Amino acid sequence: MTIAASPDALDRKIDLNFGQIDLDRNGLIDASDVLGLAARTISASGQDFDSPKAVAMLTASQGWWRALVADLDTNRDRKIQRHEYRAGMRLLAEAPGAFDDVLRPMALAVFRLMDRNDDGTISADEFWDFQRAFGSSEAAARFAFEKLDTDRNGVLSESEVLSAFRGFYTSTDPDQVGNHLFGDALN
Ligand SMILES: [Ca+2]
Ligand SMILES: [Ca+2]
Ligand SMILES: [Ca+2]
Repeated sequence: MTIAASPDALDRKIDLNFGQIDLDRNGLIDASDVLGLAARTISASGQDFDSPKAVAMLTASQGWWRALVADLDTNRDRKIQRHEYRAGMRLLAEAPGAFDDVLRPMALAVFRLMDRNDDGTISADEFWDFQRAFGSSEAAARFAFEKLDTDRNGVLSESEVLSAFRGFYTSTDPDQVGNHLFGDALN
């Protein structure tokens, strides 16, 4: 890894992530985008919206939105522009403890939604069902699963999924396995 290549990998992930959250494609992230993404995630899991897993996801999303407004919305219009997202997410990536405070609750809520049979792990089929709802191809989802299953035991543990989220949001390494969390867009 070269120093010159490092910021690019994180910037590309942050930009990709901005596009995923900006559901109505108006170039801004606002509360309705964040709520819409939570609803889509719950819908992808097949859970009822009043189920405990869905409520946990909505709660985590509200916390995420509050953190975005508090930490990233520099011009205080309760909307996050692309440049605000890029600058703010980079600061978040570099701040010790920020991932645990802001993103870990979301990652855990997503993990529990993916774990349809509640056995504490994500099987390849559970992962594929979920990724398909977000438009990933089966090939991309299977490839990502193999990368994220770092101990190669055929399932994703909670720590493997948390590591993937942490890697996606904080690592400047273009070869970080977490870069595969949201499909193949970086490759
Ligand atoms: Ca938007
Ligand atoms: Ca499972
Ligand atoms: Ca594993």
